[in-house]
Amino acid sequence: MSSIQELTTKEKPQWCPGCGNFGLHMALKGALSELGIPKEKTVLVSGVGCSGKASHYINTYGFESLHGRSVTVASGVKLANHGLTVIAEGGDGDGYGIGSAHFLHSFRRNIDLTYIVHDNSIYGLTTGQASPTSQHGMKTKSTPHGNLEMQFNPLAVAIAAGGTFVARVFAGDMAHMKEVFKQALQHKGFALVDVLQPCVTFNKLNTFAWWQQRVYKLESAGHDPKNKAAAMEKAFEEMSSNYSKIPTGVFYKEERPTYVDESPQLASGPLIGHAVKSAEIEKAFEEFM
Ligand SMILES: Cc1ncc(C[n+]2csc(CCOP(=O)(O)OP(=O)(O)O)c2C)c(N)n1
Ligand SMILES: [Mg+2]
Repeated sequence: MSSIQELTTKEKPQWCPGCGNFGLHMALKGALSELGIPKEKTVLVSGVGCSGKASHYINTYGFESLHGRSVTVASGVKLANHGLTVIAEGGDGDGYGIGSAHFLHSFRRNIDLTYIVHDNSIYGLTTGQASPTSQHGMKTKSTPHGNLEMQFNPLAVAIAAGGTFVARVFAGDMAHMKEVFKQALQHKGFALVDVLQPCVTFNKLNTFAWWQQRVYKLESAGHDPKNKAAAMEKAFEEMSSNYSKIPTGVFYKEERPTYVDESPQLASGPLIGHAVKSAEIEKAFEEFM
């Protein structure tokens, strides 16, 4: 087991004071620590954006990948050694924009990963352009007359694409965030946690106070996360209520065999444990040449 202190690197975070990323990382480290997941058995893969720095600040193994590719690299890590706990992190632009194709197909594959999206509804690192989750009509640096595009609905897409764990939390509620992260880490399959968080520097609409007035917890509203139709309805509530009610918590959860479970090559243990003799490689070459 690793304590929060052991899970923290000596790097000084470069995030703006007040950024939701601070609370998110405290909650994640708390979840890893409480679940007793050792840091040397954990890999955190980040994308590009403000959250790209994530892998520098948590003292697990880490990989800062390309824009939109954290899930892709994390999938490779898990397939190479499925004995590890693998976490992918990225922003809303990273996962729902440039990485959207990977996002979609991850739900079908159901590789056992936890994917945390720092959803601040803006491109933060590049100083405030509209992202896929920016509201329609929202004024940003790239949409000075208001965003002409409809807001992307990651939860509805995740459920429709075959997601087995689909959740959303608010970065202003650390205790709830930690509990949902724990559930996501324990889920056997691809777990999405969309984290609603302000970008204190570039998103002037979705502030801490703005979220605080609108979010509520699904578990206090009697929602059954096994009910797919109800989950889908909840995924649309933010828009259907014209942003007056924004549900958080676990929307949908289902047990389904993971990619590793059904792969005959991986059934005998993680790939790194497969000793391949050079004679076997030569035989394979002969067969395929
Ligand atoms: C292939 C590629 N295209 C574009 C960029 C420029 N770029 C860097 S970060 C970023 C947007 C990040 O937004 P988001 O994923 O929402 O993360 P945030 O900074 O808001 O946390 C873009 C477009 C890049 N680094 N690589
Ligand atoms: Mg963003």
